[in-house]
Parts: sequence; C-alpha cells; structure tokens
Amino acid sequence: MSLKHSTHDAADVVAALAVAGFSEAEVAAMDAALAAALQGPRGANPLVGAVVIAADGTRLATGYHRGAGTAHAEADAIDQAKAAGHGLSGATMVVTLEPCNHCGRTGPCAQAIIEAGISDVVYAIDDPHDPAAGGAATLRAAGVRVRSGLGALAALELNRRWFDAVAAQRPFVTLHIAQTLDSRIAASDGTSQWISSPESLADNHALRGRIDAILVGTQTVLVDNPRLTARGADGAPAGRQPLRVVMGYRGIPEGAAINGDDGKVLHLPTRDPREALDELFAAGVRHLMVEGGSRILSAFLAAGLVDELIVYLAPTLLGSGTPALEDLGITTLAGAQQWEWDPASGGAVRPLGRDLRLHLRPVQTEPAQTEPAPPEPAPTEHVQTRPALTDRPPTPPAAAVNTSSDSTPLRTVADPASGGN
Ligand code: AOF
Ligand code: ZN
Repeated sequence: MSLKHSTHDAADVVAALAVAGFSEAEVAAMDAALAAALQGPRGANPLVGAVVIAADGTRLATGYHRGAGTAHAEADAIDQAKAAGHGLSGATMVVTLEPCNHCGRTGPCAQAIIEAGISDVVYAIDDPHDPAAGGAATLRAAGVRVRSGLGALAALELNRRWFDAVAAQRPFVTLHIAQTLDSRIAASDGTSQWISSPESLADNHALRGRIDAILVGTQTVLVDNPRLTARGADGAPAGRQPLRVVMGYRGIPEGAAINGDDGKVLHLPTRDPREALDELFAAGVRHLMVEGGSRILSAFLAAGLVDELIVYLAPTLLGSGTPALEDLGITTLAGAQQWEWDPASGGAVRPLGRDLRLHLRPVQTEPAQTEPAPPEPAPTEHVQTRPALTDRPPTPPAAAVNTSSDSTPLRTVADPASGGN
C-alpha cells in the first residue's frame, strides 16, 4: 500500500514513516520504483522497478526490468547511475522485489549491489521464486543494511497473477484475441487474414519473440494452417522462436505449416487447460501465449487461467462469422467475469494503426477483505517477510506438477511446412 493513498495528512505520514524506519526520500523512491516497474512487459518474470538514492536522498537513477532475458531493475539502475557518473558508495537501493541471488539469464543483483558499494537496500516484498530467493541474506552477510516491507501491498498487487503462477507452478498465461468490433475472429466463410492492422500483427510478432510457447487448438491448425513463428515486418524469422503447441485430440496433418523444420512443436492430446499447463511447466515453459481459436480461448478463460488479456480490436463489422468466445458457463450478470485495465506493458489502451490494442488483467477473485487493510509493515532487518502472500492459495506439492512417467507422452512432430500465419 502506497502511503500516498493514506487518509492521513502529509505531516502524519512523515511522522509514521520515521517511526517505521523509512525516510521520506525512501518512500518517494519506492513510489517511483513502483511506477517505473509498470513500463516493463508482463510475462515469465515479474515487473520490477528500482531507484538509487544518495545518502542525502537525492535520486541518482531509476531502472526497471524489460522482460525475461534482459537486465534486472537493480542492474539497470546501477548502470544508469554509473553512466551518469554517480559514485554509489553509501547509496541506497530502493526496489520493489527482493534482489535476486541467482545467476539466471542475468547476474545476481545482490552481488551487483555489493560490488557497487551500495550500503542500504530497501525492498518491498520477498522473491518467492526459489532459484532467485535469498538475496537479502546475501546482502546482510556482506554488511549491507537491508530493510523490507515498504510498499509491500502495492508490490504484491503489481504482480498479483505472477505470484499466483509461481505458487501454482504453472506458466504465466497471456491470451491474445484479434477481433472485429463485433467480436468476430473469422467471417462465415472462414476467412480471417487479416482482421488486424499490420501494426497489430507486428506487435503480436514482437510478443511471440519473447514468450516461451504459443498455443492453438487442433481446429485452428486444420482450418487456418498457421506457422506460429515470430517474424519481423519483412517476414524474416526472429532470432528467438517460441515452442509451438497444439492442444486437442485430433491429429496434426503431416504437411501442416505448424510443424516447421526446427522440431519446436508439441502436440498435447488434451482439452483440459490445467493439464496442458502442467505439461508445459514440466517442459520448462514459464510464459505461454494462447492464440486461439474460440474453443481454446474460452476454455482457458472459463478455467480462470488467463493472467493477461490482449485484444486487438479492428474497426470492422462482420455481423456473422466465428465469435471470439464460446459459452463460459456464465448464465447471470452476477456471474460475469470482471476484468480491469492494465497500465503495464504498453498501457491499457493503445492505438495500433487503425486498431486499438486493449490490455487487461483479471479482477482479483479472492474473497473481499472484511478487515481493514493492514498498516504498512515496519521494516524487517532480520526476518524474511512475505506479507500478503500468506492469504494466497498454498503452493501445491511438487507432485501436482505432472512429471510422472505414466502420464500421456508428449508427441513431438517435426515435418516440413508451408504457408499460414
Ligand atoms: C530481481 N530484479 O528486476 C527481476 C527479478 O531469468 P532471470 O535471470 O531474468 O531471473 C528471473 C527471476 O528473477 C524471476 O523469476 C524472479 O524471481 C527474479 N526477478 N529479480 O532482482 C528484477 N525481474
Ligand atoms: Zn536480479
């Protein structure tokens, strides 16, 4: 919870913070870090922002994470501070997530902070992701003063669905719909290329280039014969390609374009989104884009398994044809799914050529809090805090992830291909 939302007046807030052990400059820096985090894209990694302030509270640099495989927020902020010629000895790093401790796709942030000579770290919330967790302990062992809890509720809310996905050991799911104004994804004769503007298609291909996997149903393969590769405006394949996944019972024709020639194709003989996510998580997929068609889109939505919704809305009317969605099992307005505009990843509403790109996330479905929100936690110097994570569903045991040898084997098909989208 950001203190700017408090009902107290400014003097009360400053006094309360002094008691809690956070300076006015640290509170302002955390607000700025939370705002910076929103500039990043949602996906396999959380949105993270970081602000470095000098001992006198002067802001030296602001950084954020631009998605899996790129520099973490702390490293970004440190690089920017150095590029601007600032010394970091005695500075404070204010960051929305516990600095990581692991050498993943990028180096451990805890080490980068220590090496930069930063003396204080204020972070909002612990990193629940096992390989990355433990940065606070590493920092303390190196003599860095570490406090946490500032902005914890806002930081949790920022990445609510990412925390859920980590706890449930499933990929983060982005669902993509390219539709007309009247929610059609194809005309009655089956034609669908192209409903979206070239700018929307380019945006979708950029997203394809940074996800781990893209999923369609067998019906889409049989009707549209898509390639599902990430391509640039000139049609050339992007450097990084997603795993192409087909879900459903029917077989994939040998000559289907989706087969490609790189072997990065998986057929999941199931109609159950949960089963598909279990299989994909076990195969290392952490960010999945569900591309269509309407039965698959609806199955993921009905199961509550969509973390992010991107709709490319074309100013086109068909009046007939394939609706984007099928029955979601909702019969009364009180049962409607509620979504909220998501300002992250390029904004809630953005014109793309003649289309609008709409970006949404599910409204929290957990029971409403009956008690007033807890106060901003006091800083923790020795105890690892995990504030609102305690009211999350418990992490399922590892056995919940389908890795058993008697599970339906995955069939990989890799045949020459042609055509499609
Ligand atoms: C941070 N700062 O800005 C982010 C963190 O695959 P990697 O190497 O990018 O590591 C991803 C994990 O690191 C991610 O699952 C989460 O636990 C943490 N993300 N950590 O210190 C950041 N994005
Ligand atoms: Zn990191």
